[in-house]
Amino acid sequence: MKEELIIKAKEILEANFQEGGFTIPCQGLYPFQWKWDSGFIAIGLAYYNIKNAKREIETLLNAQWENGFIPHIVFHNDSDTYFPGADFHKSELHPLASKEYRSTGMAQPPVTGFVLQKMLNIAEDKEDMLQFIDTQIDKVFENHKYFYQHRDIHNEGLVYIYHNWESGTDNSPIWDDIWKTMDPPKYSFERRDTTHVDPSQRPSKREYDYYLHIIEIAKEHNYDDAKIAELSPFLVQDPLFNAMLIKSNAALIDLYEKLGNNKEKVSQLKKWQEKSIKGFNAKLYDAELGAYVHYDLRNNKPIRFISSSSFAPLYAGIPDMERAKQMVNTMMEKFGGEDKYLCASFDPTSDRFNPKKYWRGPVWINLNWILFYGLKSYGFTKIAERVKQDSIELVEKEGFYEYFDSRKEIRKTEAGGYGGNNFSWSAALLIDLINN
Ligand code: 9WN
Repeated sequence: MKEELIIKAKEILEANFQEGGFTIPCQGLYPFQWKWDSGFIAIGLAYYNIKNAKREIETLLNAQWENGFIPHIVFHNDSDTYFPGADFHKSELHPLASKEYRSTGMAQPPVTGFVLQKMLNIAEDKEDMLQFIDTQIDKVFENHKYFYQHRDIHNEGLVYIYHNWESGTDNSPIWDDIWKTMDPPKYSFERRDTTHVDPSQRPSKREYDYYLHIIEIAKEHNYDDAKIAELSPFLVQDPLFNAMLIKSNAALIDLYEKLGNNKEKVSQLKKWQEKSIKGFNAKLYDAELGAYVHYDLRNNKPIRFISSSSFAPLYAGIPDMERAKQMVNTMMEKFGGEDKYLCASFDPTSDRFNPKKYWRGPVWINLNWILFYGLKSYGFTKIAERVKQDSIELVEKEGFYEYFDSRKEIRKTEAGGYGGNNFSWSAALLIDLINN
């Protein structure tokens, strides 16, 4: 059965691979290259097609801006099946944007550092992979430098995101109170996502108004970071985003040390790392909830809800053992009942939980993958194993969907795979999970 899953996963990745040397997340729904998708995809590819795994990283990093920024979507190709596309985002407004590739003007979780490390672990020919990493690693370093220089406005070691699409967890209920502070115009535009996916599984029209409005503000100021920090109604320190940065810092330190002769960069990374872990633990841990939470920088307050992002810091070794135990208790109490698959993307006991809608409840394979390794590294082997088995079972039962219903009982009457089907990172990360 596992062999069949792997064969199917490879078929999906092959079908989604594009001539330009990159992989789309899903046909129709997401026809371009996305930043964190690309990283997860390269991990899966590394098991059987090193050449394409490398190209995946290269094609993403080729679109880096002169200031180190790496965009969340690279529009290598034209496609009218997605909104908003290149003509809406207009990355060319920023003076340092890539002149060769059009893109968005926003980021996504910085996974590329730990992806390179993972590719080295997977590759059989280590020497060859290290040589490849040597050609790419400085770009990732420059990207981290960009974050620390431009997005840590209070010098706390914590970087902000200015848009929910930067978080990767796009319509999480975490953002609901921020939307209440905004009153954007009702834009007229043609949604494309809802022609591919049942609208009950996607964000609402009004939510899209908020999303577009933040971009309009950024565009008015040519995507200038300082202006965005001053004016964006959405300015958040996200525990998932910052944990990915910290995990990638650690990976870059390890890789630079393996490559040798990079003392200055290593020492810079260690400084960032120490400060970030300290700032993270001091500011984002909510002892009462027993988990890490988001912080709303614009409105100066913690956003006190638990989501799967709250547990991502385990993957970056951020909590001490005592906190890690508290987090696991919280996770098992709220998300881990026998009637549920691990791990819902939002607190199933909250009245904001929606089991079918995008990031408001469903299980996502990439977050499960992050949790699997995080739990394992702290010695929570049994729970880690359950996260892995639940992920495999969901895909076996439903197919390689984008997200899944966490409630087991609904399977008696209906299917529980939602969003796009033949979804690339579900395929890529399943290959890695099965191999670990
Ligand atoms: C906006 C591509 C991306 C993922 C995100 C996921 C979804 C896009 C959308 O798809 O976001 O970036 O249009 O909904 O939320 O995590 O990277 O798979």
